[in-house]
Amino acid sequence: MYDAVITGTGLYRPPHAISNAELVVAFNAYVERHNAEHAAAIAAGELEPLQPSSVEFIEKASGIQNRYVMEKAGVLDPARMYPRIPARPDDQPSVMAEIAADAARQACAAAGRQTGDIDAVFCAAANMQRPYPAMACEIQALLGAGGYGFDMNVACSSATFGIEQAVNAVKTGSARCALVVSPEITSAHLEWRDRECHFIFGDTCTAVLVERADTALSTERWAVLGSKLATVYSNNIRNNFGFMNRCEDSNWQERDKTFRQEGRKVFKEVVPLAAAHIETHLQQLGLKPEAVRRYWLHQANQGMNQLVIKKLIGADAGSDVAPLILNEWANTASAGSIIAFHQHRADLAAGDLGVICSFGAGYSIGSVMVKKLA
Ligand code: CO8
Repeated sequence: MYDAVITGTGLYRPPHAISNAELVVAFNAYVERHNAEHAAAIAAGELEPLQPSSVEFIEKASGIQNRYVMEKAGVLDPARMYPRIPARPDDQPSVMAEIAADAARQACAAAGRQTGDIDAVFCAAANMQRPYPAMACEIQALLGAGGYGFDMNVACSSATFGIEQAVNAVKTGSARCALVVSPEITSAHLEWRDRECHFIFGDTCTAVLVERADTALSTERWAVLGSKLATVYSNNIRNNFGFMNRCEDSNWQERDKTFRQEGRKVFKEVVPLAAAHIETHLQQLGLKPEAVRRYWLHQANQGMNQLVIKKLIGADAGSDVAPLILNEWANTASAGSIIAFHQHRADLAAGDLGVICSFGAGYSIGSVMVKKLA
């Protein structure tokens, strides 16, 4: 068995930003248009009129102020309300692979590695662009990496579950330099026409490099003291899009073919699960929550993080101990806790402890306990 260390991370920032104000203008124009088109049915009581959204609600309910997307004009077009991302020929890099390669190159540069040194690629994300060939194989080829790769989907917990796979691969010797990439093009599977969720998600890609400690080149190293994964089946966050849709004679435009959730139930059920999960994980490692210098929590909702961190150590979300990035990035599915880790770790000192923790659909929860070595 070998020691595994995290040596570098990368973050892809999409080209377009959408503020809440822009989003609400487009959404409310869509609502007006929809209600005008269905005025007769609404007047006859056959259809409920759609209700407008508001910036105040979004900021109060979620803490989100902005999101980045791959394409913005289609999302903000009241006649369309989803991005325009043209199909590419098979001999060109696919969009997910391209942004994953970008984040991976940054992680390698941070770790002093060449991308050709990578010998395992885990593409860990809430949605894959296609069923096969695996996105991981294409990313491996784009990077000139060796070894092997596979795709894995545990929704919002894909990245933390991926880190455990990478750590195990390095520890057991099946890889020396393993890459976890989380390309999240959430804009393509968010229902931008539903006011309950149109503000929630943003696009990005993160990368984490896990290497054998004895051959790592980086001066910055994070020991992985342990990881703890849990899943509990729930229908409260669901998307029925998939390869069976054609056989079901169903329409890809139906509401159940994009993200939907019972947000209140998710909030109530996941907060206690996440707090207890982290507490148990720390206990198993002989640690108290107060011993942790920083919590890089999943970034879905400011209120959820507030309750989790209050329960653990009585602190506030958004403070030094539990930074928030969702105000700028929104919920980036599995990438959120990794963005927080990427952007908020430079100030920690050797010996400091941290927890990366994700929670989301499945339900799924993953925590990774790290210690800064150098
Ligand atoms: N503008 C104005 N009013 C609104 C709006 C809006 N946009 N939306 C809802 N309202 C109204 C509601 O209709 C309701 O009105 P009424 O009281 O008359 O019924 C009122 O405002 C209150 O609504 P809610 O009870 O829904 O408001 P909440 O305070 O609960 O906030 C949230 C809603 C923000 C959705 C909140 O419940 C939440 O964040 N919950 C947790 C969600 C979560 O963490 N989900 C995880 C999903 S991510 C994941 O697992 C990955 C999935 C894969 C990625 C998918 C990518 C697309």
